[in-house]
Amino acid sequence: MNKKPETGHIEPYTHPAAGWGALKQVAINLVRERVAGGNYKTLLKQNQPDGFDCPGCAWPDREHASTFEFCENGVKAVAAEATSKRVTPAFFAAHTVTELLEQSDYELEQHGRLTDPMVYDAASDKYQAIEWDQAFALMARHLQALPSPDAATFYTSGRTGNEAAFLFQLFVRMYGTNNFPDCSNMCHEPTSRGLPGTVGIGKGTVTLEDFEHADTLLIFGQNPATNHPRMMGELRDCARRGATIVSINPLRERGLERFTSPAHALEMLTGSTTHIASLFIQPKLAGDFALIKAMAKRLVERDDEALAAGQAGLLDREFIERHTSGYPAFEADLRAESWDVLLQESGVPREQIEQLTDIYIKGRNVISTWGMGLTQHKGALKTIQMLSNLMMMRGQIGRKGAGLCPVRGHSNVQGDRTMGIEEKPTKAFLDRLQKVFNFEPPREHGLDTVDSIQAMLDGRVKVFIGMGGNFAMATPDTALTFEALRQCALTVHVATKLNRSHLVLGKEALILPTLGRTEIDLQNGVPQGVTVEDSMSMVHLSFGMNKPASDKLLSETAIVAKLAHATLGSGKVDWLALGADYAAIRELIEKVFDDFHDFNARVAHPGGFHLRVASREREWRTASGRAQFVPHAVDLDTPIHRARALHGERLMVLMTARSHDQYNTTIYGLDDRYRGVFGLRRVVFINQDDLAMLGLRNGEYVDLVSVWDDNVTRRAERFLLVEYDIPRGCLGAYFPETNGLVPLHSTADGAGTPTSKSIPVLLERSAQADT
Ligand SMILES: Nc1nc2c(c(=O)[nH]1)N[C@H]1C(S)=C(S)[C@@H](COP(=O)(O)OP(=O)(O)OC[C@H]3O[C@@H](n4cnc5c(=O)[nH]c(N)nc54)[C@H](O)[C@@H]3O)O[C@H]1N2
Ligand SMILES: Nc1nc2c(c(=O)[nH]1)N[C@H]1C(S)=C(S)[C@@H](COP(=O)(O)OP(=O)(O)OC[C@H]3O[C@@H](n4cnc5c(=O)[nH]c(N)nc54)[C@H](O)[C@@H]3O)O[C@H]1N2
Ligand SMILES: [Mo]
Repeated sequence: MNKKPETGHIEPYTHPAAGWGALKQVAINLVRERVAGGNYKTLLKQNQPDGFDCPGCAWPDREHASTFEFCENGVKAVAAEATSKRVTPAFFAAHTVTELLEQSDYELEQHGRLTDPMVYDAASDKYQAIEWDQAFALMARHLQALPSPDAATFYTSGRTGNEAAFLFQLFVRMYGTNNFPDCSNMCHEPTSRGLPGTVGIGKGTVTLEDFEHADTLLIFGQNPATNHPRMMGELRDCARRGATIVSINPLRERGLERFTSPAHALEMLTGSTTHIASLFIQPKLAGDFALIKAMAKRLVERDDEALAAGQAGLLDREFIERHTSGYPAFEADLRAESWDVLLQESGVPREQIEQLTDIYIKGRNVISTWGMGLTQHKGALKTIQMLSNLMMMRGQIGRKGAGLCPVRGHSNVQGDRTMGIEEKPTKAFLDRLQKVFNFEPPREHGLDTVDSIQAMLDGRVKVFIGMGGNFAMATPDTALTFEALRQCALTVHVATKLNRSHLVLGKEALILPTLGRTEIDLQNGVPQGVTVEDSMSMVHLSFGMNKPASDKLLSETAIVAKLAHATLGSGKVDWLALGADYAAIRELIEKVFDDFHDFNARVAHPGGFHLRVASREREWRTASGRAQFVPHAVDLDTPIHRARALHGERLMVLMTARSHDQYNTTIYGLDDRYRGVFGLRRVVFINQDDLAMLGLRNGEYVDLVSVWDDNVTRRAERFLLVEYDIPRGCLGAYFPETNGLVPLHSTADGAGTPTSKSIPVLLERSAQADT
């Protein structure tokens, strides 16, 4: 990877989020991507009842959205797909893989859309065109030759629609394995694994309508102005109605301060802005668990005080009695917890904890939202369960205007999991598959993302097939992951655009170009829609409307169907017929999942339908049939505690997050406007007192070196120090440049999610001379 010196600057951002700044960026992106005239109109069809689901994020659509219900970053995602630039066989003929590896992720992305299926030729070190049928035959040959189906692993990134995902899991299980690593393993896995233990289902309990009735919003570890810009519309409306909004985040994200809505012409013209968050609480990294537990403890104290004063109690005792179990033990644990430990571990002063708890108590209808700031830590699962506990104490789950709102990332990551992209499938699901399709599905749990990497390193997995995404760059421990992929006999990537994963090859390698969601998907002359499920469990149809980037592209669904046909034959399932008629796949989905009854009819309604979430209706699908309070202790023996014991205050904790100009590993541009960073990506945010303590200066270059106990040196070189409003002992940088610092086995307990937001590191002044 090249590390050309970056030339940029730091300049604090003083404007509201969105507004004209965002519209200007929209225009810049359309020009940069050379989006052809006809494709502009795509933007007006984004998240419209008869249009396509925005591939940007999983935030739901408003039912009667205005035509301007698109956002700057949604436009970037659409423009990136609608670009007129192409990566053709001629492009590959002109570049060896070794040469391409020298280019930055940003440069790779800029080459445009893939047009042809390609196979790697080791002799020339180049990709060459291959016929689709030959590509499928090559894959089938590898899969059939493996000693066991468990020697192959099948990755899914969350853009894949329900039909392709359903067919993919069916094919892979009929082939014989549950090896389903997916992007969710690196994302909301602690949510999906944690919530079933408290409320019985790993999904959020609110819908957009609840935001209209909420008077208090707690936003934990999320940067919506960048990552879920359409959420800003809801936050704006809530704020204008007088709701109290609190951001709980080590960074005081500017995008949550003030907002000008691009959807409201008057607001744009008059430059009027809405103040969004009224309070910013800045815990230290991974301090949320202690903070939330402290709020729960404070709530018990306040309840005691109220009762002692002869007032009504502050707990929802009726809810606790009727709906929950485990409260007495949970309360006893809170009472026994030490304030000193909670203050120390959260990094939040006691007065602020009291203020925040008062806001929570005052809220009649409270919604708690969260993003990667809560999930990418060792203790993520228990943090999410603690938040669930806190919300249950006041009955803030399962009623209008209140509830749990995990905010998912990829536009169909939730749907893919619903469809069975799951390495730990339930028995009930497998029994159903067995019955409907008359085969014996594999019962043993499969490999997740981190386990897949380890299995490739150990030689247990020999074939990697990726349905989208950028496995090599999204995963932790980049050097090890590269080594793992390079040990495979075959690596395959189904993709829209070139990325580094395509260049980190097994002995044989394929790139299979596919349609993006914005493109017309014709099967036998009939346009096909795909269904997706958003973060609030709304399922709807999405139809592409752009001409495909090349006439060689196959849809993801067609690719799965043809691969299954080539590998398994069509004795049991008529794969090719399914690949050519997505409504027929939906009929099978309906047979496997009761909640999808009358799927084709219901999804034909504009806006689709809401997939029932039992906890939203206070039906608790837990072992006890009740919502469960789960006590958890503060962990004082984490790798970070141990590293700090060794290195003292010089030990820093690093989070890796997204800049405003990227979509995960796809780098659209080099600015992070709201954080005031322009033209730079290799920066590290640091508190001024830590600079002084370390004897470093703002604007100096440092290397980041992880502290881990496996004798592997993990170093990221030459990052510009940027003095920033961030708690002491904490650092912030962008991913994926920093993924090499995340040790492979540093994962969330009970969820396996890489701890991308709590990496223990030391800073060393860079050896290279400043440029
Ligand atoms: N434009 C754009 N949109 C996207 C994406 C994108 O890359 N670009 N990615 C999509 C995907 S897959 C996802 S998962 C979502 C991600 O959306 P977010 O969850 O917003 O993702 P991040 O930028 O990783 O980090 C979020 C916030 O967590 C804070 N944070 C870090 N550590 C902690 C902590 O210990 N505690 C607390 N309370 N906060 C912390 C950071 O300061 C940051 O503000 O966005 C989706 N949408
Ligand atoms: N250090 C660190 N690492 C992280 C994170 C972090 O915060 N910090 N976040 C994690 C999170 S939340 C996630 S979700 C993962 C994301 O991990 P991935 O989902 O694997 O990564 P993306 O960057 O979203 O994948 C981008 C690629 O997907 C392909 N693509 C785009 N659209 C389509 C499509 O419609 N079909 C197909 N087949 N391919 C398509 C393009 O080729 C593009 O290059 O990264 C994780 N990694
Ligand atoms: Mo994500």
